[in-house]
Amino acid sequence: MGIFGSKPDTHQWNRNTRISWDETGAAALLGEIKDMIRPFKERHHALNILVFGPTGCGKSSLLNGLRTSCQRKTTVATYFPVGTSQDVSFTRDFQCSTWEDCVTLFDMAGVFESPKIKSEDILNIVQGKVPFTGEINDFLEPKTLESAENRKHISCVVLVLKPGMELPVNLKRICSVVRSSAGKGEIACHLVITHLDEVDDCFKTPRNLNRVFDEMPKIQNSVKQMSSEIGIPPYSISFVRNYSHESQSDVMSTVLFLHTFKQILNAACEQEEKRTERAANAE
Ligand SMILES: Nc1nc2c(ncn2[C@@H]2O[C@H](COP(=O)(O)OP(=O)(O)OP(=O)(O)O)[C@@H](O)[C@H]2O)c(=O)[nH]1
Ligand SMILES: [Mg+2]
Repeated sequence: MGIFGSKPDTHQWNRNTRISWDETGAAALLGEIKDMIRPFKERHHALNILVFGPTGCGKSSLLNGLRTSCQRKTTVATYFPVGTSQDVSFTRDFQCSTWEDCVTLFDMAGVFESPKIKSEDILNIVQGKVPFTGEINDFLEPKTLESAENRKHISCVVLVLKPGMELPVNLKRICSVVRSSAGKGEIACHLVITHLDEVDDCFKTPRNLNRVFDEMPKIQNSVKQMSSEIGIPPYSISFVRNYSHESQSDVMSTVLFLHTFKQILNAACEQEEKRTERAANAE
């Protein structure tokens, strides 16, 4: 109960986001993103981002959407192979794409739900001690890189989930490894919820995407539920509608993908600034 009496439990997720849902807005977002990574690019400081999530949640589709938007392509990227089903694990390799010689996004296949992959393997992956090459299978035995110089700094883990899903037990394990690394200040974490079009019918068409930050109860509830399920604050959550049937991009989707990318990179850049400051203080 506040001084103004009891308030209804309205969720304020991203309510104050102001973006232009047109070409000007897309160009402005891309400009902000480039400004944000410029100091890292100039110092040849790589920003490595791992994208985790259950099979079929839309990781590869998300990465294609980000790629399409960053490159301002009119044809939707098919760089990351997308499955036709949400049940069968499709991506079997570590696949990655580097942008602006600085930001690398790694598509971590859904097979990480397998109970055969041990928690310490996941920790090794998140800490960049595993070479991201070759096929991923249930018997993945990450070989720890011997020398520290060969390790990749992972700046941010992006968890990708479908709205309302209960986490499978093995995914909970990944989340708790990631969360505890984030809690120790070792890594940033951002959650992307896909399938916006299945949360509210109005998002079946990208034309309505500009309403995503409005007071939409279904969206607010979804964010709230995922936030408490995963233990991630709402400001570290983005919602997207991936291209799933479209072969041509549209400006509304571009704006939402770029806004999501900006939030992911903001988390990654702040993580790297923290790491750099710590290293300087330790000297
Ligand atoms: N309606 C809708 N379908 C989506 C969305 N995102 C992905 N899909 C569909 O879901 C299916 C699986 O998508 P992928 O991107 O291959 O999923 P993934 O997470 O990479 O799956 P794995 O590689 O198997 O781990 C495909 O048929 C996509 O078209 C979305 O936002 N909305
Ligand atoms: Mg995939």
